[in-house]
Amino acid sequence: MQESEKNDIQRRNDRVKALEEEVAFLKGTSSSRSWQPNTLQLQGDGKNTPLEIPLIVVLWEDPHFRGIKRVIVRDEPNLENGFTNGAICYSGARFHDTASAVGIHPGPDYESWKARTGGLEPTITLYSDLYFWGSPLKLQTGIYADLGKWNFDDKAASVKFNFPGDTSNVQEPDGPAARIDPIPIVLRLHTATYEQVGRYCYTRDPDNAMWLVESTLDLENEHGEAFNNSAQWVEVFMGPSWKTSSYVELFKNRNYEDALPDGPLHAPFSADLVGMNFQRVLTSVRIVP
Ligand SMILES: [Ca+2]
Repeated sequence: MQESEKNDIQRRNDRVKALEEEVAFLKGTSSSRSWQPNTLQLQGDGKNTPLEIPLIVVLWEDPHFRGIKRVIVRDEPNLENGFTNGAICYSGARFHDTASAVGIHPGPDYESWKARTGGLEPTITLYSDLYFWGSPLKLQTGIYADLGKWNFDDKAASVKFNFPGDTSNVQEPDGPAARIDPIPIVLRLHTATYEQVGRYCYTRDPDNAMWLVESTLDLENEHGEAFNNSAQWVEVFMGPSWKTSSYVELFKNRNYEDALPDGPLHAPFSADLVGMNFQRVLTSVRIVP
């Protein structure tokens, strides 16, 4: 057997173990798991208080920031597709083994987070397997144009925000990343329905979910066909720059055409697009500060 084949089998076995562990933890049949969520000590739930966002991780499909992307602002244990286990619907970001370049952008809370954590630099780690298993690649604020440099091209399967000051073995970026600010509203698009997420969903129709921190004229062009004409539930969170006047508009077509008949949405809000008769049509999103 080839060495690469052995590695593939090992990876597959690790993935099965990671999923089994997670499912047991979520169902309460096991009280421990090998990772801890939200280790960057991020504050805010977006509903009662604004989400704290010191870093925005942007994963790109192709080297040099080309192709489609995924935006990540909280631990993402599953860049693979969503899945169903025991009739429970688990989310996935549908970007598995795809990332070739990464931008780690300072967000509106970058300075205040550093001040709160003793001036330490925030870092993130990409893992080659789900649920933060497999080989790690630790990165900090900045742009990384080609993950092939670290033998990590098309390998990232999960993304974790690290403890303050966890900078050992952090890789040097190719340059600084642009600041993303303001972020008045943060969205999380789900392909499963409000009724299904965290409860029941069909194996053939799992939940894929992605974050959005900026307006988009065309979901397909920026984030790929998986999230175009597919959202059925949208969580609308208060972002770091949220004001009571902030709102978001959802549109059926690209370039902000054919708006949701129910009108603009304010944060916090749980938009059940099925109930609004707007399921599987979303293509552009305008966030207004
Ligand atoms: Ca790629």
